[in-house]
Amino acid sequence: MKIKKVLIANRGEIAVRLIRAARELGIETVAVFSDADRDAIHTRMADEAYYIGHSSPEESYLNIDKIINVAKTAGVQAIHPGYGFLSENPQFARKTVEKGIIFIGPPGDAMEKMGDKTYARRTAKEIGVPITPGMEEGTTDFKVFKDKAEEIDFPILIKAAMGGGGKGMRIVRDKGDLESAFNLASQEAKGAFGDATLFVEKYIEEPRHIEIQVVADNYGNVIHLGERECSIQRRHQKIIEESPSVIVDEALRNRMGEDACKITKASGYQNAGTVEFLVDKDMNYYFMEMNTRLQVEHPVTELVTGIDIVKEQFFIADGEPLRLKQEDIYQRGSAIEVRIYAEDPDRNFIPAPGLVKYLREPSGPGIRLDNGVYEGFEIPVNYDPLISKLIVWAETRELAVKKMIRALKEYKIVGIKTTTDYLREIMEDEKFQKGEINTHFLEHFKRNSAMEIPDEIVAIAALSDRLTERSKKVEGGGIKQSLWKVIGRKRALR
Ligand code: MV4
Repeated sequence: MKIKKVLIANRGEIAVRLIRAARELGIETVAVFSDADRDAIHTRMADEAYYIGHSSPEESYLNIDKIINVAKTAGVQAIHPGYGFLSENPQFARKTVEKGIIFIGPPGDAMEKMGDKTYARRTAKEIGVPITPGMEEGTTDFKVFKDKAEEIDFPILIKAAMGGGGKGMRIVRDKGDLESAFNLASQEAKGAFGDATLFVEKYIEEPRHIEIQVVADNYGNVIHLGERECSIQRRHQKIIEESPSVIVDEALRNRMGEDACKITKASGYQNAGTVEFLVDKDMNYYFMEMNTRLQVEHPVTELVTGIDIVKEQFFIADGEPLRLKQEDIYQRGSAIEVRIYAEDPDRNFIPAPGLVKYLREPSGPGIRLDNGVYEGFEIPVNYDPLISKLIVWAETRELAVKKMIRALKEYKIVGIKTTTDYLREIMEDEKFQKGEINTHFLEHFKRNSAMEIPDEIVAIAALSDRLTERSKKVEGGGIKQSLWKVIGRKRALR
């Protein structure tokens, strides 16, 4: 490896994930941290840690010059951006390379091209990958837009050329609403992306969101690692992901996989990436966009393929040709990931950061916890309140769901509101268990939370749990009941 030392330009669970991969490869790690993260887990875990400024992201994790300066001072050969923050910023990728440092991700040019969703659509169309009917060129002119929009069947979806991830989209069901929707979308796009360019697509009702993981080396070799089903999302934030998808068979996987590889090649992409598709009720699939980064949900692919995607990223960035061929890739068993957030599901998922007063983590066969906090850590208000990702693997989907329910019951986080119970209730849902899911699943999902356990009781249970660990045996040979168990039974009685 040319890479002996790497700077991790991120925080939380993904920074930890990257430090672990680097360490296994014998690469030294450099963390950067803000005021809020002086005692964060990534700051503590890395071999070296450098302060980069105040808690606001703009002054720290989004500050290109500060991060590159640290990279120079620390003498790293590479920077890994993780996801979010600067991971999809072409200027950051380019500046890193200009300073003679390897950027562990795609070239800035491929990133920039794919940032324009109309470029992505044109590329797909040219090489015969299916896209939804609609425009391949963006516009800011309503007259141009109207002519194109009226050529396709309503409902239609207005999207921002520089958007993605669902931001700034508008569904229009009625021709009469087109102009006002256009104006609103235009304002939103300008505000959010600094660019008011819009385009239109036929709106696909209740699609599934299925994406393909691709890996490309610097010599034109591209393979795919199968699909992830990511339909369970709220407000365009995925919360449960799985692989394989219940609706994808070998033939569909091969077709979508080949198309994903074609798009990757055509855009001059290198390193790990994700090609997003929508699949409609008739099993037609349409290319949507390409995510030019390592994704939050990458672990489900790792568990079913046995491939460490982050390590592959390091090898590719180091200049090695792909070590795997498409024929070597197969999926085994079933993996599910849930994202655990410091949010209050009973109050419309408002962020609920704060002090983690007690923490007990699930473990055992088939359990992986990509964690970003520790007991005693105060989750800052300044960033995404993701606590951890819990990922399970089992031989079948049915067993994976059972394992996830078991793991979520083991997981105790006291001091802050979290989404663990909410996620368990989804796992227990009949439709979810049958795999009857689409991107609107959570709009219809009703919680069965009949009983709420007050914080004080949870805190006492946590304390009791601690104490009983030391003195399990009670006089007379009996075993003392953990209050957790008592609470667990009450919950089961709901
Ligand atoms: C769509 C769509 C339906 N029809 N495009 C959202 C994320 C972005 N990558 C693409 N997205 C969508 N594009 C067409 N032509 C549905 C989505 C979509 C969605 C739309 C509204 C509400 C929630 C959604 C969740 C996932 C995907």
